[in-house]
Amino acid sequence: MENITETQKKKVLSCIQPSGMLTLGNYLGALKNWINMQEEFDCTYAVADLHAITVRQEPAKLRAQIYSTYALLLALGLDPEKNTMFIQSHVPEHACLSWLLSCYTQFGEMSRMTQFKDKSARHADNINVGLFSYPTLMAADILLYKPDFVPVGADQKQHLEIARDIAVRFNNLYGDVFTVPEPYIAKVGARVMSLADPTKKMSKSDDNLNSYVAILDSKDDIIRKFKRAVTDSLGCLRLSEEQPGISNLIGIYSAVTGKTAAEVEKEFEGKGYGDFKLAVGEAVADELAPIKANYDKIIADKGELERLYREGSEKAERVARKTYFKAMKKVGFVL
Ligand code: ATP
Ligand code: LTN
Repeated sequence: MENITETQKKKVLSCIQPSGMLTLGNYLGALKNWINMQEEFDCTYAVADLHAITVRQEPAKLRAQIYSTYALLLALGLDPEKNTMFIQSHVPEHACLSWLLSCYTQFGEMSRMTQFKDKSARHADNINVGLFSYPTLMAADILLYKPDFVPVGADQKQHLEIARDIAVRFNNLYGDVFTVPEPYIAKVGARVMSLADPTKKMSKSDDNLNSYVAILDSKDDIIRKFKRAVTDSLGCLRLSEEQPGISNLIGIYSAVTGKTAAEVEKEFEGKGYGDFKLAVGEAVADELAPIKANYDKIIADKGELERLYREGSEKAERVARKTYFKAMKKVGFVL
């Protein structure tokens, strides 16, 4: 519809951690939707740097990753004029509201979070309280901006449900403070699996560099990683639970080309896994190449990057402050 004013548009919020090189999983599971949503919705997107320190980060590397994650969002084609794009730690209301919400969140419900269980198993030497309370910070990220939709990969569904539960609980006590958001999970690409172990999700913080394709990988690296992708010895190209590796590759190829799984199965009927892996690698490399070219230009201009993220944070804080003070007032704080 024409002439929809900004205020009539439905709102969208999402964040991404600067915890490594963004992967094909981040792209297909979340970022592709962010791009698609920017025309129709009023979108707010943040680099969730506070979340990234739930796992130990090297300071210089973290700083570089925050810059590069923000630059990559621009390189994907997200427009800082149309969207609010900022860095989470620049808007202190996120951490402040997180504390408030943690007092309305039960230890028992947080203990059920599967990401906490996975990450504490992977980082057994550093099971910190922040890793445990991570979903209340994520709830604060979301609820501050009153979004209608939150585009995320399937792995974040549980965290979104807890954000909704907290919002409903708070509203029941104090009236209409928060909007209860809906998850927005893509039909294809919502769970891209590791190329080294297709029973695990592809993750940018995986120690095995061959397990993921980074958005900024070269064409050669992308093709090499797909060639090495773990599959099976059945020699049959079909989407099935018994073939997680091949099914993952079919899912990736579908998400990139827009073809259905049945069409992909037909296209490669009678061909070997080698041909298929090469086709997936080439399709992915072609999709990612323009992003990499944009990125190289954007990251070279630190001054402009800084101007954009500062402006974005100011815009974000104007919205966040209102919601935060409303919540504080309802609880009984003196303002
Ligand atoms: P980490 O590995 O450090 O935990 P991550 O990549 O899993 O990071 P985020 O950076 O916070 O996590 O994820 C950003 C978005 O990408 C989220 O919406 C998440 O659901 C999505 N995402 C992450 N991994 C995948 C994947 N393998 N498949 C689909 N979507 C994914
Ligand atoms: N925990 C999320 C990243 C994240 C997020 C958010 C996603 C932090 N805050 C708010 C959506 C909305 C993850 O994907 N690992």
